[in-house]
Amino acid sequence: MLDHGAEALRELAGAPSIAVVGLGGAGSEAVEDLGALGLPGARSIAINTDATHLGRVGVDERILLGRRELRGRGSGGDRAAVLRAAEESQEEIVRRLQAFEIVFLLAGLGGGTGSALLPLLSRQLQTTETLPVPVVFLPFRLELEANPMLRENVDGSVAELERLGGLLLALENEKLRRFDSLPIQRVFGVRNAYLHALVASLLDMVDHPSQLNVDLASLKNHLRQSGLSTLVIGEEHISDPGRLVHQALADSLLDFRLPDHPSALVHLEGGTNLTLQTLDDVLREVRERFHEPARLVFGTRIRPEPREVLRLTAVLGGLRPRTVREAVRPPTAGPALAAR
Ligand SMILES: Nc1nc2c(ncn2[C@@H]2O[C@H](COP(=O)(O)OP(=O)(O)OP(=O)(O)O)[C@@H](O)[C@H]2O)c(=O)[nH]1
Ligand SMILES: [Mg+2]
Repeated sequence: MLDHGAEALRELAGAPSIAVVGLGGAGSEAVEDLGALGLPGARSIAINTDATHLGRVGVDERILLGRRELRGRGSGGDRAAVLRAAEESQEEIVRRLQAFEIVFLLAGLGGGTGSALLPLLSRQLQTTETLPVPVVFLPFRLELEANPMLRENVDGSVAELERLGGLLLALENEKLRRFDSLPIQRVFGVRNAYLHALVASLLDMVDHPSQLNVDLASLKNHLRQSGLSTLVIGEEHISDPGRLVHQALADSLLDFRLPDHPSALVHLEGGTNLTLQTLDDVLREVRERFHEPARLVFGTRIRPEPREVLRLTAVLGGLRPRTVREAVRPPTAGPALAAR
């Protein structure tokens, strides 16, 4: 039968299935926060070697890793022990995560559990139909200066994630220093709210039908051709569309360094009052800001009412590797470090 019927097509065209997965203590807490801020339809999962922490965190599913090897006591920063422990159950975990079309993997880098599992699971999911989106929190400089093991774990983890390519969101805690007078928990709250906006924008872009469509398949296709990529978001009043990209880059908590001609998948959302002139202004800024992108994919969505605010979601690719490691190096790095 060639007529598939509107009902069956709607079912097939439903929103992609999403999991938000916290690895280790900091990652699991961030997943709890994202859930509280609201990600409708997303399954929240925590994976940890620390049974006490796992029991406390508010998520849909909990997975204790390395029960035999680590006895539910955490890894104490030992990445190698976590990798050994993961051998028991990694196949089962990957099989569970493969049930989703997009899997966000969150970890605070520096400890053993998150730093070890994030590259491991990202690499394994990259060989499947599931799109892994690793999200890392880079420690404050004061933490790195106090603890050399932390730096080793961060460096090892980031280097591997950069080698893997694909979409990587690296949020720099150090960029939160402008909130120095706030209580620490609130500062993490600011960061998690920003991450929530990033995740929601990405899902929004691939979820809803658009006038010029960007869907999950086009996102994956773009990522395959773009090497290491990241995501920026911005909002600007409709009277100043030419500042949208500038504003998205200026407000980012993410760490990345752009090459001269990044590839860009740019999605713009506006209302019924969005004009071709406005689209043209945004695209002109994209071309100028990125000195003619290597590849430019453009999508747009018109909401059913007039909007005063334009929203931009952009996936930027071809990022230079090692940027994250440079960013978390102390400014007084000695010659051995500086020469690397
Ligand atoms: N947001 C948040 N960050 C934390 C917390 N605990 C530690 N961090 C920071 O997050 C980074 C990683 O720490 P954890 O998440 O505890 O490490 P882990 O992945 O659980 O690894 P192990 O405990 O060593 O097995 C470090 O930079 C910590 O300073 C926490 O409870 N919440
Ligand atoms: Mg821990």
